[in-house]
Amino acid sequence: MEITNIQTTPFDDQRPGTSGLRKKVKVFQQPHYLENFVQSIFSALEGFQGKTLVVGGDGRYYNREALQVILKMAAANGFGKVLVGCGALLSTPAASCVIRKYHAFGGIILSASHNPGGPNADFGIKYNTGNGGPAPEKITDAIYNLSLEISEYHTLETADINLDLIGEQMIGDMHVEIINPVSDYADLMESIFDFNAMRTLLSSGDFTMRFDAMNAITGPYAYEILVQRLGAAEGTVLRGEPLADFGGAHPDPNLKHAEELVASMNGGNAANFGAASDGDGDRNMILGYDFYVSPSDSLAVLADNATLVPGYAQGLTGVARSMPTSQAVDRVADELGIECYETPTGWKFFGNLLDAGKITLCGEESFGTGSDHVREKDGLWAVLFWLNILAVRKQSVADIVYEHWRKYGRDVYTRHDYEAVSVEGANALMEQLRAHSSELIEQKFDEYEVEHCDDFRYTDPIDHSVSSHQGIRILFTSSARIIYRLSGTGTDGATLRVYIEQPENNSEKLDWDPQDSLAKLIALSSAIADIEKHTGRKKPDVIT
Ligand code: G16
Repeated sequence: MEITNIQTTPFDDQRPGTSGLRKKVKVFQQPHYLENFVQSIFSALEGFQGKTLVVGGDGRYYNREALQVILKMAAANGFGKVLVGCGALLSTPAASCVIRKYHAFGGIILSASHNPGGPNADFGIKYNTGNGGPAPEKITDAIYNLSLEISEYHTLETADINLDLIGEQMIGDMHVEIINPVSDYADLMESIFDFNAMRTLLSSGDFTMRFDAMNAITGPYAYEILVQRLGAAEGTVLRGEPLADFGGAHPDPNLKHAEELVASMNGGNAANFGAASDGDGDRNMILGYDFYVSPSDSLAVLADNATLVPGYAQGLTGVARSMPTSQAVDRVADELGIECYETPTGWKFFGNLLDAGKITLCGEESFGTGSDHVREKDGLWAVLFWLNILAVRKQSVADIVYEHWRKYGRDVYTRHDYEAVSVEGANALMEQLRAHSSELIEQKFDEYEVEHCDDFRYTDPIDHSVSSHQGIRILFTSSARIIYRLSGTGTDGATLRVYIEQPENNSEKLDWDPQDSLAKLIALSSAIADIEKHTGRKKPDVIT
């Protein structure tokens, strides 16, 4: 079959963000837009001729169309084989699992994660390398530079293939194997966790769980694992069918967007354990009866209890958290005598540490937790980890967290998001903070004395690459912190995130609402950055 070379001209907005290229569907639907980016990915890679690529997505609007385009371009560019999740589906952690299991050259994941889907909403595409993890900055920078110079892309003029038929098909000389998107991942989970103990808990009659798949990708995964393999009751998985527009909902597992689940965790019929995952299955939210576990605390609790899980019974080599994630896991690492690494926001920064065996668990405040089992954060994995701990400890979620706080103290934490603000205003706010950071050092604001203030800069301990401008940190002598950064995943204007944290060791105050405990620091964070002046907002849009 003949390769067609199509002439094109560059777009200037294809720089990948925190996690790949995310834009409105309409932007991707412009002639040549998707093709330019895909060609830039392939042109940035070397040595893939005849090798295997994995492709799948979270099922959102435009997923299938984009996948057909990618298959033809992969064939024209010389891949030997592509593994595709049936129905064009693969959750992000499942794609990572499949890349690793079949020793693929890499993978393309179609997702805008927790962003809404539909013809007027968001789409996204990212490249993962052969370790199963998001491409490092070296590669994403090369992709962007190529996208600025592109003049042609390669494709095949051929009919679409059937994405719903498990088995082998051909596109030109390239094999396409449509695989069950769930089974490899479910097998991996079974190899890590104590399915017997979890099955016993779920069938004990006095334990119920609810998992909200938010009309997104994890529905089929959760049904297979929780209901089919672990025997949870039918009805355990809520909103379990992946829909192209997520049913009009926002597939972000937090207290605002998983409202129904949150409401169902109180009162007479409440479940003992509740959880939710996002659009592409890599985020998680954990709830107990009338109790919310912050992602930072969740990471610390998982680290502290890891040896209860067969897959981590040997202990942890080290842990890592993104810089804005609370310091709760640092205290556990201290106690265990293992290293705790602090990385910039973005899962890609954990890849080298995981590959080098420096860390076993890692996590982020943005509802992401994961381990060395794949190279993405993993929503259902985190839920199963909690379920395994609950099955062994036979305590409630709240009791486990309170016990943790009594032992280590609580890192009281909140994140305030100002969404869709003006890009100029947000940049000016960050610039002003940057310019005044050295003056803040040693300043006193009531009981808060600034010990250090900087723009976070990370040197990767393995390849020594340097990532600058990763967020302004104001660190106080009491270990309290205020951090400001601009989101790298939004598609409307800019989103300012302010992360506020303070340690609390007074057992009388452990159950206080973080918004009350942190009230003074919250007010200080607005004043120091002149948030209202720069954004025109008096209050954040989302508080988690
Ligand atoms: C992505 C990355 C995460 C990161 C998050 C931060 O999450 O994969 O590692 O923590 O973005 O987002 P922002 O830059 O908006 O703060 P996801 O779930 O969107 O892929």
